[in-house]
Amino acid sequence: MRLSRYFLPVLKENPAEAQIVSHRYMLRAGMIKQQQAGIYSWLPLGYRVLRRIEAIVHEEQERAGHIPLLMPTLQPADLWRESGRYDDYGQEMLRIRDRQDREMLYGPTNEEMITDIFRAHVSSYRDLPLTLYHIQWKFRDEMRPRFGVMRGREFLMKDGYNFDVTKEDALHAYNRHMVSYLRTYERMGLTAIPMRADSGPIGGDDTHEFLVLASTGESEVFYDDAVTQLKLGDRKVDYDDRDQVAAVCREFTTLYARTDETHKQELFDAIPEDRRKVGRGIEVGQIFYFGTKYSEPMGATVQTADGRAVPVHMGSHGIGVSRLLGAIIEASHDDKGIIWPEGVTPFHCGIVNLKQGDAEADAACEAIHAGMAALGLEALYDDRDERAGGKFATMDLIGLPWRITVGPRGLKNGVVELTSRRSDESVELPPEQAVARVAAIYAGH
Ligand code: 5CA
Repeated sequence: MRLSRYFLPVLKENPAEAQIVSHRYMLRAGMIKQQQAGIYSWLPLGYRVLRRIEAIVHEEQERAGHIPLLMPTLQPADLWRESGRYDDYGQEMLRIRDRQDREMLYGPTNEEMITDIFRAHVSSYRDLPLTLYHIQWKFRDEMRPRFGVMRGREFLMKDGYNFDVTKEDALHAYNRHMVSYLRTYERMGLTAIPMRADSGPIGGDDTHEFLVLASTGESEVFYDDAVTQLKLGDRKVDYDDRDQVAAVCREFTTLYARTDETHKQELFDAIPEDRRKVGRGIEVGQIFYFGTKYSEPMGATVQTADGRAVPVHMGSHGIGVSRLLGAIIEASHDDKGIIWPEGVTPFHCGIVNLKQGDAEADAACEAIHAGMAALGLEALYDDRDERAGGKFATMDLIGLPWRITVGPRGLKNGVVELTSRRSDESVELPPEQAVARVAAIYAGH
């Protein structure tokens, strides 16, 4: 992509309304534009990252055996009367009437609708286990939308729902979600710690939140520092192997890690003092097991092998897809701008031409750009007629993890410069080797 033909409306000044670094950088890097409180347009650069995050979420859900579908954003109020939540949900729910005066709402979550789909089409235990999910916009009329996409009113969520015959089966689905989430966040360069949580309006007994540690997080967290060292890495997990999946969950939930809602001081005090940490965290996901809370009132039953009709055991499992952009930036930035992890970067590499219009420099940049494309890599080529300082500042702000700098002086010696955004270290290489090096870095992502 040539920057001269792209749409990247970067801001020079710090926007006054942004209180935290991720919001500030998302506005300055031309990723989002606020349209109303808590409602954003996703400008091209932000939309690229959003789609990469969605793609990772889809891949990891499908790997766990969960099936994507898509439900509408608008829902009928009557469905929510069946579960009893229409009146309970309160002012966070955006209620609308259509021209026939029918009551509708913009979905804040989809337990009722998915249960309606299930009861219409599934009636036998033979069709279970089943987990369906979608990635869809939600609306919650938050009292205090703030911090940009972090606490929006309209936001993108992945929400998945499992249907099982027994509680034991449903707890395996819960564990599957936990493991798939750990892998999802790791691929985005995040450490997200599962913490025992409170179920709130979703209901249920078993629930964990996934928290990314960050000083700007909205939740207070208490944890054993050893928990931050746990990594799933590239170990193979067989999602049908209950014991293996449960063992991974035990590994990640045994050390003390809780939010202020469930914190127990006496358990915390038992941790060796040098590992006892109090901090803040951003909630990037939550999983719930709630049994028959929705299936019973809504009549979602299956016939068992011995002919009984039983309400199915369910859970719901959410990932804050749009919030993740903010969380990743909070976890990965410096005073010059964003530092995207390779897994989610909007472009794989930037190309900076130090002397636009110089025939040799232009040709080398074109060749690098084309060489990247041939290897399936997307580069953002800054081909504007601007000072080098301005080009570097833009690249640093938008945070591409790798940059290739091309100038007449280097080309005389047959080299360009490959620079890591994270470490700021550079190496000089012939152009084709620089391209090969970038391709090798991304081979694992
Ligand atoms: N139905 C369940 C799970 S499918 C549910 O709604 N869970 S939730 O309320 O915990 O939301 C799931 C995730 O969405 C949260 O962990 C959080 O990361 C994200 N989220 C919730 N509210 C907002 C908001 N106002 N802005 C951005 N993201 C949000």
